Amino acid sequence: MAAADQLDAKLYVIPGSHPAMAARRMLELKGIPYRRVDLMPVISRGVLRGLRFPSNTVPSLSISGRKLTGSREIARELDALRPEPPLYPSDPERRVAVEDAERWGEEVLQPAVRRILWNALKRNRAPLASYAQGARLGLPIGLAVKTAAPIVAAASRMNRAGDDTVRHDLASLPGWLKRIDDWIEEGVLGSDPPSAADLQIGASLRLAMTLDDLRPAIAERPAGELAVRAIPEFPGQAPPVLPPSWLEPVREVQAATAAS
Ligand SMILES: N[C@@H](CCC(=O)N[C@@H](CS)C(=O)NCC(=O)O)C(=O)O
Repeated sequence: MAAADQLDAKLYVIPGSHPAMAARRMLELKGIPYRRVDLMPVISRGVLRGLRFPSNTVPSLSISGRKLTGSREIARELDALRPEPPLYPSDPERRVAVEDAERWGEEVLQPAVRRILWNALKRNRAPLASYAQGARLGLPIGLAVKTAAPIVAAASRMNRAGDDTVRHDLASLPGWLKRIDDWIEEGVLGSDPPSAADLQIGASLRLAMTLDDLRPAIAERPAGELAVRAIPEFPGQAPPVLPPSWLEPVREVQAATAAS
């Protein structure tokens, strides 16, 4: 096992990327120093391809001469390189439950939150700058935002963030939040320090909570509290922009939480 300070880690991220934020927290929790490379969305794909990562998405991590892409791959490799604190439980049954939750977080919740965000940014690009807080993109943030229209359009298209899909995602959100609350109650989620599943799901919830349209429905419930514990800081804030009729299912669950 290599000492953490000999690992020579470089993490490639996009500002506002939730799986990239999960990977950042993994490295922090493991105490592994790393250099962060901030990339612009869409342009990131060519950069990562040129650097010969296994795929062209963030997070991508080079560590100890290895190149990895994907938040779940990175979690496993970091646990192998630096076992403490563990990202997965040692008990085999609990590990399966955590891995199932992590996979659901990556395959279902993560892309849905990404679609919702791009749909919102397509309606109003001004909040983009808030997501890039602290990022070094190689050009002034104001200029990056001013010239971002084609990038936002391309990212919305590539992520299939069309209106019908996003409306459907918003209708599914209440059930997903309930599922996460249930997992917390069952002890699958919510470990201290956070597991890979807490980070995977917490990062998506944290990104959803940057949207004023969604934060009130998430923040006050166990899922929202878990997200803030797992990912204490997540830059970005977008004022209300989604059509109110799309948000009706979310408002209903918000009212029910407030009344309970
Ligand atoms: N499911 C992958 C996420 C991959 C992904 O789609 N990442 C986005 C950022 S959140 C990306 O790289 N997008 C490229 C782009 O926007 O051009 C993981 O968990 O690592």
